[in-house]
Amino acid sequence: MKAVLNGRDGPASQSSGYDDAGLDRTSLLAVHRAMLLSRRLDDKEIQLKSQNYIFFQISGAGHEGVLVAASLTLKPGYDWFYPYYRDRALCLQLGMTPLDMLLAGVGSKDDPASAGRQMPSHWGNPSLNIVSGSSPTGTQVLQAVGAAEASLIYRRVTQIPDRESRFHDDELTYVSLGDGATSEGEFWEALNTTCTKRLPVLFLVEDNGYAISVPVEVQTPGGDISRLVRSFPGLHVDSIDGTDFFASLRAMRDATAYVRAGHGPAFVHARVVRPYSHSLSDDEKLYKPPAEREAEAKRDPIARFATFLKENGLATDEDLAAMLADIDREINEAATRALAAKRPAKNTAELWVYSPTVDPTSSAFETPAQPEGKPDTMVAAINHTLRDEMARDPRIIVFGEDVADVSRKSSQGQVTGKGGVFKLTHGLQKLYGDDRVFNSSLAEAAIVGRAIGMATRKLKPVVEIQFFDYIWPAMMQIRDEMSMLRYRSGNTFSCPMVIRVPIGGYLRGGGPYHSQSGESIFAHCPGIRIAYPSTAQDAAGLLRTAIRCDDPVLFLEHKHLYRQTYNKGEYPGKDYMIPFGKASLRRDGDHVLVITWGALVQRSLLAAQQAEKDHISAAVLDLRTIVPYDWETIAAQVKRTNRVVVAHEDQLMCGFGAEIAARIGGELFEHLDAPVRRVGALNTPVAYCPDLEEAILPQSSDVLRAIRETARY
Ligand SMILES: Cc1ncc(C[n+]2csc(CCOP(=O)(O)OP(=O)(O)O)c2C)c(N)n1
Ligand SMILES: [Mg+2]
Repeated sequence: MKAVLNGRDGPASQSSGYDDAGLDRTSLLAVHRAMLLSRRLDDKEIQLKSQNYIFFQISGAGHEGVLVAASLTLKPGYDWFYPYYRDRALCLQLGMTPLDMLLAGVGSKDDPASAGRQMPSHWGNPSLNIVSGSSPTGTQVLQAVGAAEASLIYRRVTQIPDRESRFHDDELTYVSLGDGATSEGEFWEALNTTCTKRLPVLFLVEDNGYAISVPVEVQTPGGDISRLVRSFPGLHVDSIDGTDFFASLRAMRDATAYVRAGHGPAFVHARVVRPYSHSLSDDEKLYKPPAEREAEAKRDPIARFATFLKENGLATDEDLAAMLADIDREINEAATRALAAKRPAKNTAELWVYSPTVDPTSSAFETPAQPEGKPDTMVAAINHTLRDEMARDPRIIVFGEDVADVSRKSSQGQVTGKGGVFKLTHGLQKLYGDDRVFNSSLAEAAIVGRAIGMATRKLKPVVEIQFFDYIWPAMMQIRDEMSMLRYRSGNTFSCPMVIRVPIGGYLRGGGPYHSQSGESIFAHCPGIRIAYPSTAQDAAGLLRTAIRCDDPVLFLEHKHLYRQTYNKGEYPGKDYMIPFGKASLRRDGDHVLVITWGALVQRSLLAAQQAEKDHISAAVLDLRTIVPYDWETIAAQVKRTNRVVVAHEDQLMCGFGAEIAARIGGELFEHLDAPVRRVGALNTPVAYCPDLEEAILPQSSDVLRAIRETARY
């Protein structure tokens, strides 16, 4: 009788498909061994967790059938892998060892996936192309899209010198996720781009019927994800019982053949079981009735495969018992070694937040200006820098919303082109072609996630988020992925890239959604550098450093400063760089120091001029980069003036000025003759009516008042 689990698969005959599989007895026994090894390793980890030798465990139990089948169609070190945390069986098959996995469990410094930084079951191995995993459900899917795009870019951009060693003609990018994770918007963004661009991505949804305690029909309309995605053009879709090894093998073979042939992406929906609850912190008895659990147990892929082997005379109970003993011996040996492995030294906690080899604050990034042409705007300086850098490095890829000149081939040559809503990227597509400069879908997480995938494969994406106000869908990719990839992978993966973002207000009519600031929010994400130029020349020098350095950089471009006359400058030449963390003293003065950046630099300079009438001599220091910021110069100037104002456009509360003021108070207290004053916006959104905007954003007069009060204190 067929067991029915809410309309899901019952234990069909395992031998269906056996005849076509083309696997001999040795291979079939190897399949069984692979599944069993994965399961027994889960069991070992569960034991070690209960003994407090490891600190986290999440199992791949019940998913082994489809994963071992997948492994027989995929190529480690050739294809690219973004596996879900349930993918233990796949990763073992690709070449990770039980010892690798247990070293992650004990948090050893020798854990090859992360050196003790990331939880176990978040797989990673650079030589196998298994990209370090994070924990958010869904982020990996967009990065897989970027990795697959990298494959096409390496194929097409022939100027990239070593491109042939970086891709294979029929490679694919594998990405897996759970039924729950398909509810994340990032999954749908990924499907959009993958199908629009017909990318070589293989999606595997491991549907175990639950996301922790939430059943699939509550998660997915109709409870069947493959039904929903069938309308995506060009997507090969298959739906299988993932506990049936032979059904899984057929599906994975069909899917990989489709992708490798260049037809586009494939999607396999595999219904599996989850016998060990969600994780050790979960007890599924609280929400799964006994009958359901019993029916699931009958679909256990390992039990089913053992029955198949025995029924077909391929193995006896004794053979399987010997195999189990051999596996346990292997696992116990690995466990003994893992338990003896060293943990990372406490004084290494700060390693790998940033690149250990390329230091953008160093003199290597200090090159002299060789000015050319007439003074021009910040827009011109940034555009010129992008043009020059793209000529120098063919790995630079520019994309975002509206950044291309003209997307449609049929329209090219007939019109002058858009090149960004602020025209920063104008002409780049015309110069460097559609493979290097293109429009993205209107999806900010996708822009950043795809860029991370490309950067992981050593392209250099320089992407644009159209307005700072709309960066938030990308926040997960920025905060949990871009900033942490290097750290969490123990420096085995990184994603040096640049996100250019028009920021700020003073637009007289920009309103709450075209005027936002908020650099302090990103300064709170270790692993990201933040540049914030106030002049055309600084924009050129800092953007070049951002592009050439080895860390992810948030490059903030103030919209109001784009086309002012007061910050125009001559283009400083195609090699001009300014090191990060070097402030610029824009005005000297003895009585008060104003520390500032962005749009407040000019307002502070005007205020300082006004203060002169009161015989107050105010210095103005433009930080230019927020992370890192130039503490050395701040300290030297504070020691000289003994009075400080910190002025920024962002809201006062939790603005970055709070960090600077606190540090000055904490470390330079004895040099202060007055409290540190801060100038910033009201704690409100930026209102549309220009009168309100003026009241909300800090003005020159506010800085002047702060200078006077500080000088007179
Ligand atoms: C973005 C995000 N939200 C919530 C969580 C917490 N969480 C971890 S696993 C999980 C359920 C995932 O379910 P599914 O995708 O079906 O995978 P399964 O664990 O069932 O294999 C949740 C909610 C998370 N890790 N990331
Ligand atoms: Mg699930």
